[in-house]
Amino acid sequence: MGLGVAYKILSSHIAGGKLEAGSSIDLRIDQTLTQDATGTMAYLQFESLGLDHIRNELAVSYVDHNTVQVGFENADDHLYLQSIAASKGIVFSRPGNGICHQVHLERFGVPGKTLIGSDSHTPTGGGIGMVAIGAGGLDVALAMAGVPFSIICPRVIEIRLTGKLRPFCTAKDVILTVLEHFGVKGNVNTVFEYTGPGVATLSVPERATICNMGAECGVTTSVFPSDEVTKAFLKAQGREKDYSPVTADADASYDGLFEIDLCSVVPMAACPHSPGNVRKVSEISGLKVSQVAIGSCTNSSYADLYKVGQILKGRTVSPDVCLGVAPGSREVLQMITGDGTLSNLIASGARILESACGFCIGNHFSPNSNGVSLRTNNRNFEGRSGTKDAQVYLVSPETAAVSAVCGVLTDPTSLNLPEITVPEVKSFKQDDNLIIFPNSDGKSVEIKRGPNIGNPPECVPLTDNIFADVTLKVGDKITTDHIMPAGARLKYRSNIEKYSTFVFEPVDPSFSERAAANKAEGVANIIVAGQSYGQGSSREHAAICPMHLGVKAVMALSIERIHQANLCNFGILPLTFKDPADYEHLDQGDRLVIENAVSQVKAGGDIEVKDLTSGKLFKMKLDVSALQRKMLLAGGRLNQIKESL
Ligand code: MIC
Ligand code: SF4
Repeated sequence: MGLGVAYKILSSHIAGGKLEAGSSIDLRIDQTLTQDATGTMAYLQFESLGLDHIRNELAVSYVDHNTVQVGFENADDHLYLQSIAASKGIVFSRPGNGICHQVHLERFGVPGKTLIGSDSHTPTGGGIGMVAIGAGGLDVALAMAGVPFSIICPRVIEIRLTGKLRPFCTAKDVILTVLEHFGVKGNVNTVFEYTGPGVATLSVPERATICNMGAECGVTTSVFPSDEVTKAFLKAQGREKDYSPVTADADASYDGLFEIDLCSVVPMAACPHSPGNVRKVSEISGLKVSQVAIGSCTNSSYADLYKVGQILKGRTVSPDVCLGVAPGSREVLQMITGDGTLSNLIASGARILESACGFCIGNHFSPNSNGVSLRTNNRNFEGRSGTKDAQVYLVSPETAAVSAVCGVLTDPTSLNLPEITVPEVKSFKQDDNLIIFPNSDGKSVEIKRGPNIGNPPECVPLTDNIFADVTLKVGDKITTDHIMPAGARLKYRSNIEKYSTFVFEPVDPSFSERAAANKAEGVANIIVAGQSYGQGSSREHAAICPMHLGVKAVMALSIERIHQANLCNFGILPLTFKDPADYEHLDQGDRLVIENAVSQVKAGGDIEVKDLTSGKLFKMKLDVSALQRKMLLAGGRLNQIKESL
């Protein structure tokens, strides 16, 4: 039986285990990427392994998340990242160069290769035919050390595309259609592989948009084939040598099928407060809008901004709307500067923001109180924009641009606008001025550690009897933005002590004090949660900081993939309810005990927990791999790997 693109790439990188959906596999990782907000911790952990140089083919460190905050912390982080990159053989993309996923696609991604990145939108690389997976910083640090990356071998769902998108109906609307169908939960250990004649009609940036937001469904990754369209893109990037075709065998088989006729795709919007809350724009049009933000790793390519420029040309942004545009990279900025698009944007009243994550993560450009913000990014969790009561809708650049002019949410297909054809680009204006390639004398580089640079996390091995409080009980769909807020708190990512004081701040600001007080008294903390705990970002701080506060277990109805891996990496038991009714029986403040925890974890079966408050005994599932079991016993991946070195 033939193979699809995903399994072709996986099979050529398998370093352990069997390529069978559901079993644990180890993968050889060719490329890694980090961004600054997760990168400082990843490199502190890499340093603690004591290696002089990276051992994978290519490691790139991007600074794109925390670029313009107030205070010394960001600049300290940047200097640390720049110096550690020079010292260990890592390519460094300086602040202002652009968003990691956009730049990686343009300058470094190679079809057929594997990539892991300490950012959940790393699957953007699937647009160029890579198996690109988001992971915690520690997993990326280990991949840089040449350690294979362990995952559950995914099942593959074929998403078969036919037809061609109609004018003003876009790749963003395709992925919103996918989200409408698959939702944001229940898709773990799955790959979406795009096939069918419609694939050839989509450009690489369009494919990248689709792969990018597959992350919101919770899949391991998404992938497109590498074909003539990929070749033309790489050629225009001056990288034709990196091209190789990667296509599915004619008799490839998949574990499921979803068909999309691109001709039937219409403008869509993800409504507050979840990317899975999808409606047709036509059904909700007329909504008054106060802010529009165009950019992010989902929609900030040259083609995206060209189309926005054409819509805004000769028009003025509504006086009731504030429009911000952030080009995805300096290359995109150069392109739109050269072809007049930037003048169109400026003349319309758009505010030009830095080529960085910026508004997407609530670092700046927060909406007004109770404001309605249309954004082209991928997440609209409550409060993520920096304004707790803002209503954020996720839309395509075309929908965003017409709505900015009209002042209300507008379906661009309803306006009889002339079709926009993006000029074919034979050669992008490549600009690597802000990329620093390492030279060979890394050993002589001084590593710069300002006061914001803390230490790598320290975990303790599992102990036998865990007496713990249910320090917090939460409901479904708790995101890592709830657990470890970004925005104004983002600058403390390299300082665990300080960042830990903000754990669960958006949900329960007194959590960290309660947890720290328990820890001081020798009582552990347990989080009880509903479905899809830990969805969203890959930030391992959502495990590190709770671990620092003495959290020993998460007991949830279900836990998302990257977060589950991060919990194991930092020695927190990721437990799921065997009987969902037990979730209802537990209350915040209950005192629990897990007796003989070490032997229970070693035995590999269910974990028995006693609720000392209600006297009830119940069972939890510990669904982990053999390697993760070792990590949990050792008190995390770093302890475990050091034991085995
Ligand atoms: C996000 O989009 O939530 C982030 C910020 O890029 C995160 C990474 C982080 O928390 O640093 C992600 O997607 O993994
Ligand atoms: Fe940056 Fe937003 Fe993309 Fe995350 S989703 S990498 S914050 S642009």
